[in-house]
Amino acid sequence: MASVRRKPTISAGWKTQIACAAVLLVALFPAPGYMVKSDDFKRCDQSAFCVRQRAYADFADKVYNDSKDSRLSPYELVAGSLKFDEKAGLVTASLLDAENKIPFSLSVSLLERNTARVQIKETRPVKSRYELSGDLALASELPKSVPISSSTNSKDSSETTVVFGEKKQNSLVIRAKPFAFSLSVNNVPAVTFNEHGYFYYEHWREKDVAAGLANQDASSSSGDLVVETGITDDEEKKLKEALNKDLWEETFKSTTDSKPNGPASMGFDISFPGSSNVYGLPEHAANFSLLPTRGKGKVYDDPYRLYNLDVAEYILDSPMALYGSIPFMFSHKKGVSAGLYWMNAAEMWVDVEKHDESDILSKASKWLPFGSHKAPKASTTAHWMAESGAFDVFIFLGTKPMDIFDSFTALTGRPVLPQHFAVAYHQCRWNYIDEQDVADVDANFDKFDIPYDVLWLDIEHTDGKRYFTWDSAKFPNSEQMQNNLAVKGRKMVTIIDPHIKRDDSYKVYKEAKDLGIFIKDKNGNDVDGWCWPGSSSWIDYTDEKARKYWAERFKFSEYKGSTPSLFTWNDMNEPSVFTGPEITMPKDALHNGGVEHRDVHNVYGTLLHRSSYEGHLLRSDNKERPFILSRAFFAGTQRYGAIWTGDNFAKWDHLEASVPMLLSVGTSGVVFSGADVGGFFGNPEPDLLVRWYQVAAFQPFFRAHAHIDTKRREPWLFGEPYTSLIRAAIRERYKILPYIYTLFAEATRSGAPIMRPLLAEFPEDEATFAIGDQFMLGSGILVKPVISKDQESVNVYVPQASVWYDYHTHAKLAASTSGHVTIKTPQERIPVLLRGGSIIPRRERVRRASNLMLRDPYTLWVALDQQGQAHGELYADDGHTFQYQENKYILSALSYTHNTLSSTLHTTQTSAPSESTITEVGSRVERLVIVGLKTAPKRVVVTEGGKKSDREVLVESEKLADGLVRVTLRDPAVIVGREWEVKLEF
Ligand code: NBV
Repeated sequence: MASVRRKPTISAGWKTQIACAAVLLVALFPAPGYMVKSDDFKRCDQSAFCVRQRAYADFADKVYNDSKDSRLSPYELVAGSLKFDEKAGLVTASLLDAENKIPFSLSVSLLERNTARVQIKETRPVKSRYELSGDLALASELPKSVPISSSTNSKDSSETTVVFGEKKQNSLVIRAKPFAFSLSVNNVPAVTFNEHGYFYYEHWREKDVAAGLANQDASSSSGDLVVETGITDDEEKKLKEALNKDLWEETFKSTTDSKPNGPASMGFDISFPGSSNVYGLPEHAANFSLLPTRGKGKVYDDPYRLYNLDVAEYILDSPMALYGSIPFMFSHKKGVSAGLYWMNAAEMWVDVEKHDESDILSKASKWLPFGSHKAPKASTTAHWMAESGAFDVFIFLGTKPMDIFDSFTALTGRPVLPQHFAVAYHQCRWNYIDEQDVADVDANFDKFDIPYDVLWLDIEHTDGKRYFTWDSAKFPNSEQMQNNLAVKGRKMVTIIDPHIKRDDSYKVYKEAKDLGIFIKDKNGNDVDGWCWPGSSSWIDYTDEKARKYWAERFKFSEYKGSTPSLFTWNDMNEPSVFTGPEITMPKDALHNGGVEHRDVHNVYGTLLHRSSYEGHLLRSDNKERPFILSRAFFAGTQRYGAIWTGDNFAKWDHLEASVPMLLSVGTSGVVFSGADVGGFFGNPEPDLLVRWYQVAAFQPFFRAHAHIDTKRREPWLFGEPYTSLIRAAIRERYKILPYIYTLFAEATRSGAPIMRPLLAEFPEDEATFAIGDQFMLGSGILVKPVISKDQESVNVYVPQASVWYDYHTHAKLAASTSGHVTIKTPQERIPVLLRGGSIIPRRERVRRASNLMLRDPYTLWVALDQQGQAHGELYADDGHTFQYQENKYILSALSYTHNTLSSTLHTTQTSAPSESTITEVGSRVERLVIVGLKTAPKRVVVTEGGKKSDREVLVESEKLADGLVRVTLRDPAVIVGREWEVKLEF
């Protein structure tokens, strides 16, 4: 499909109709084996600002960073301009681009959670820059400012040091000339800014006065002085010419971006001294620890691109842009973590370069902070470049990655708590054809004893791709259909896309047109582009009026045929525009208030996500938690729901790629994410499908999905042993739902990812720092996928700081000195390990939908560490309303020490749950499984509410292959939510 979408923008008329009909046909029935055409999308050398910013960095390397050249970055603080407001935690200064004589203002605000916000603005701009308002991009409240503890100037006044943070642990060192700064944690440098001199801010200019470095002749830049240079005049001239590339107009293939405002890009370098890894910048089908794109070790030619695009059947191992963009990265070395978020929704490119010791030593005299600190052995530098928007950068400091996730999600919003059903298994396909098909699929799940919670309907369920409608021939009784599922505790999801069919008889189109809430083209007319329904317009979700109108569409009175058990899927919201440049909206299209699309492109899809979320709130009068899945995403998406990784392929390497992709998204705030199980395009061989289910059962969003042109692949269609293997994987998911749901609750408090890279759990273990092909589910379960057919064993890295048990057999893993172990992978299992020291809450009575299990009793798995201890927590609520916000939930701290398992109120819960809450959402514990004991206990004593119970607890014990004993205590009958103790006496 992607290949046919690469068509020129054609003017309206019958030619368009025919051409676009062909687009649709080929999209629906693609030729087998087709691949995304990477030349549909820009490379850096086809993107003018990327060329300009990279040329500037090359110039900086050749001039500012070369010891033979005495010139330095031209940005400097105006002498005497640095000011402090100690109480307000604010540092301000005047910054000058001395080459072009352009004044800027600099402000650094010190915020809670070890965060520094750096803003740089032109002092006398000829136009104003678009600033992404906090309302569109941040959590409702900006973190509070923190006071400056002390500020000191260096003797020669060239550097100023500002100390801040609760324990005065953070310091900001600002260098005046050339302008640069570093931030340290406990005196260890964490980040440096403009160490390489890549900071380059294209000031506003009138069209014919393209002043500045970009315009200067190579020989004139040094005036009359004779400067020793490390660069030839010719080279310098070429680099400077590149700085003038396509300032006022840019053509890609057959489309031209009119760029009426001219150049406005910004770039800067940020380095993480002492660190060899940097992570984040989703979405890319790439390594979790980002591979270098610049310098001697570079792996990719292009920088990582952040520009939401509909890249169907994407290329793996590539820095190409995909559906979502989060301008966030983080880095970690032992004892120090740092992160950076650029609050800007314009297109970005980010180069990553790794420096080794020789690199660093050769430049040390010119690089910060090495004037005052010892040069580190390694360093990673990122060169960020954005096309437009504001310079508004947040830097987070900490001692471990979890600190950074906490600060980043405190700023951009904590993940919302999903309804319980959303965490269970989803069955999707493009398309379940009609009501009979839906009924059959539903019945088969029961027949084959496979649980599932949600059945999904793709675009074919609508009346001609008019969203919020139904194809009346195929879905004549949609309410009845939903109710049939609902009586079994099941839900339905329908797809709702942002392209609106231009058809006056379609109510949504007519009303939106009359309200004037469509995005406008550069001439001020409603954008007219091609998408699934044919000629379409796109709602402008940046407009509050449009968001309100959209939200109202979800009211039951408006969305006819919908019921409270119907939820929403937002697709194509990059936005995907088949006839647009790079299959998206032209950058010179106009939003509310005359804002250019280029300034809001990457947040557009999230504003649709938000608006649908608000619609769900509206339809339930704020009582029920929404569930919305979105394909496009941005920083803060976690405030609205889940995302998935788009159109992957039914191939082993796509299964492999899903793990680093989900780790990258999950550590960038969006904790609720998954990949299409089985792969969207193509037909998975049954072994691949089984292996995919086996790993996805441990990932946050668990949904099978398939392209319309693929063979049916519901779990029972493959025969034995496959059906049983898939059944077992899905049933295992249902058993650990209490654990996963508890992790979601944790994420709402601290942004901790559900699916975690190993370094998040083992920040002291350097061997974990580059690992992205295995993951932790919470802190207690380690998973590694099987990524090829007939693979009999898998090598797994198991951090030696913990004891590990096989998840399936509970046998203790023999210690290995290297930390690498080989684990057998028969068809029925992939490597899954239980971390000693964890308590995993489970429900073992699997029913046909998760809501039917909510009152079932719990089983607790207690896996002991070296000290014979274990800890965990258990969260429970009604699973669907917001009453948990009124303290109607249970959050118990579980801990096993001194042979006693105890349940107490979690420190974050301010008051004990009421008796009615315990009655409504608490359940009894029917089984305790203790793993890692040396002998079986003789007796068990249960104490509840301070009173000893005389209940006899049945003790079963089993000696495992490792010589240790697994003990099962039957029916201690303690109630979750209450305080109790279960003591084992030996
Ligand atoms: O709506 C159809 C598909 C959908 O199934 C898929 O999940 C999305 O990623 N959609 C893209 C549009 C067409 C893709 C070829």
